[in-house]
Amino acid sequence: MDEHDKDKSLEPFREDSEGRKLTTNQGVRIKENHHSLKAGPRGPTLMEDFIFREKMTHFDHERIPERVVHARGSGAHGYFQVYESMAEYTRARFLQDPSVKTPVFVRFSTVVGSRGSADTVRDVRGFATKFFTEEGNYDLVGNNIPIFFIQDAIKFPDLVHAIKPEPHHEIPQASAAHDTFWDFASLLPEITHMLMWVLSDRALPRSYRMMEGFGVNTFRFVNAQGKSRFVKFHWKPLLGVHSLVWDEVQKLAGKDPDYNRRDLWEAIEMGDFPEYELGVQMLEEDEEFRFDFDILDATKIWPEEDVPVKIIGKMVLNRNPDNFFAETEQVAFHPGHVVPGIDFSNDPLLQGRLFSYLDTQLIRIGPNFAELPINRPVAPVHNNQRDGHMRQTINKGRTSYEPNSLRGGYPQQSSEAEGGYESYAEKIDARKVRARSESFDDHFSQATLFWNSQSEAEKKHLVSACHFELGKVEDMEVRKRIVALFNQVDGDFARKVAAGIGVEPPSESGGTGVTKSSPAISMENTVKNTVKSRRVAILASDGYDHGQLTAMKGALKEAGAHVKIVSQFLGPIKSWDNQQVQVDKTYLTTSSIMFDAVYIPGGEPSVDALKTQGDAVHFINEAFKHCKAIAASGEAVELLAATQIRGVDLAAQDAMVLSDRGVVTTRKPGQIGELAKAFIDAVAKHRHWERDLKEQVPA
Ligand code: HDE
Repeated sequence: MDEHDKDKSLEPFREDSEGRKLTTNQGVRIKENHHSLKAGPRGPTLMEDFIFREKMTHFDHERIPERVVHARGSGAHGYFQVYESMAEYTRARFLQDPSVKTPVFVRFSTVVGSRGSADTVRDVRGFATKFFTEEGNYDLVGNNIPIFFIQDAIKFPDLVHAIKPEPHHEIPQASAAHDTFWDFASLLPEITHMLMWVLSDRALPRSYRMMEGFGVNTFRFVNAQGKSRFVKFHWKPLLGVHSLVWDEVQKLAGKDPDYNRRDLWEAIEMGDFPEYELGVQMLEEDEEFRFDFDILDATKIWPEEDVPVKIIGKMVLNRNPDNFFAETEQVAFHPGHVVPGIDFSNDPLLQGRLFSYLDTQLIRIGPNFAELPINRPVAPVHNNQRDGHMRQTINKGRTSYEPNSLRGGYPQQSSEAEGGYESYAEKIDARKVRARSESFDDHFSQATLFWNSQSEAEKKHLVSACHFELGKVEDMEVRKRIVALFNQVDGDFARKVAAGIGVEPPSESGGTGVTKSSPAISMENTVKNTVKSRRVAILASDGYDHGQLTAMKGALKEAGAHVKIVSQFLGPIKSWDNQQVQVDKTYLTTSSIMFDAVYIPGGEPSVDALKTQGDAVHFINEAFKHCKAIAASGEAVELLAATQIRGVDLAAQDAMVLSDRGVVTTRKPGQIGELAKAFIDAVAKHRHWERDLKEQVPA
């Protein structure tokens, strides 16, 4: 099915009012939409004004309850294609034929904040995908972190109550940095591994297009012969996994609270379609007990070095929603929406989720949620479920029960061969107990593995995240308990945390003795060879050097980056040789935090003006502090020397292009081509954490 057909057949209710007349909901044409019906132009509004009442009543009922978690989301349409048949492992039909494009709708989200909260908070991100397969809808409801806070779903309401704003004053919004969350965490050792991930930069994604997705729970693949394997799902972004820095996310939350949503929307509008490969880790039934952790424990990863991720297909997101509410808000995911060939494990977190999602859709939308255009399967739906709030289907016929003879027994069950869903016949012989398996008891080894796997910069960020989060915790006992918990992970880590939050360092240095690391965990080892879709600011003023500016702009665009000219005022600016360029943004309407890199061309009058503009100098200082690539050519090298850039030897960069910790300069205009090449390499690295003395730069 191509995109066009998909639009028509999947969403027959997409409405476009272009060229149409305004009507009431009953289809009556409206003559006057600006004035209510009154007893005289200055008189009271009349009860009989059915047009006013219909319009206002509908408005009064415009909201549905926001999701209890993951309230703030952003959606996109696209398609998924498998690279080669997975028939050996699963009978799921959408994983068999590489020529089939399965339509998808993806919703990315933050977890804790309410619908209007900022995108760039420290939080887990949701990554939920609905595959509209010919065998029915399959939902892969994942997160951007491969594990979870708790092992058993029964603790989920407590976790969410603890992390949400405190109930007496509803403070703080969209943040874990308060006493109740850390109080809860300090009493729950199983949370430790997840704390490491959430305190890392993974919780500050640069873009939804640059984060991984994980199914987290253990599922099963079942093939046509009935053979089952355990499986974990992964999404790997083709652009790599990249994050923002803490100072940046806090400022963005004020200057552009829609930062991640806007990034996704604009990327799709500009044709930079987000792409992710789907990977699976698979284990044979007889490998269930191969590891020193339990594969059913959602607080554990299956290290990729031990269980390789097999890449099986690709998803491309190529269309923005037409209507936020109808699609992104009304979409209803459920890990229990599976198709034949995909089944569940006994992971106690997953088992609880299988109850919760259906339940939540019933309160949020109602029993007919599956009939809404965005949730409606492309596979035909026939059953005897009837009525209920907002029923969309007009079910014909006398019978709504089965078995029946009056309608020939239809709708009828399907055999497995006909595609009927058959649950995997796992043998279970057990006592009913409220207990945790002993194999779930080790809460620290993988937390140590995470710590060991981080680069120096990542470790530093993790420790300062602890200083921020725990620095906001007023109760000293809670802070002490967290340090004690972290001491079980790694003594050095605990000491560093303690030093920033007024807690005595642990008297005995703890740890688990785990010395292994997992390179796949560190973002240091991600894709760093592309500037595709990156945003570069060019700072200039009247008298800039047009040749340098256009050469750099051309090279960046060629490499797939997007360039914006930033200056003091909108309108054209003139180069010293009387050419001109339009300014895209001013220092008021944008900021260095909205860009990945900055370039300043030469041209003496322009550079002299920038030197006197505090906003321009701040722009560069801030980009330096946030470890972004910076380039300057000609006289602009002098401008860098006038900023607070520290630890970079600008004087040495006289004759030729030199790159010093991501600061790339040349004084020779003839070398602009080489400069552009070096700059593009520096931007592709995402950030230059190795920069010295950046902490001394105010921003
Ligand atoms: Fe969810 N989760 N969750 N969750 N979750 C919801 O469903 C729940 C968990 C995830 O964009 C809710 O429709 C329980 C893990 C995403 O619409 C709710 C437990 C993972 C989304 C719910 C978990 C997720 C949700 C709230 C522990 C990663 C947003 C609104 C047992 C694999 C989907 C809703 C969207 C949403 C329950 C844990 C991912 C209440 C009980 C682990 C991406 O049903």
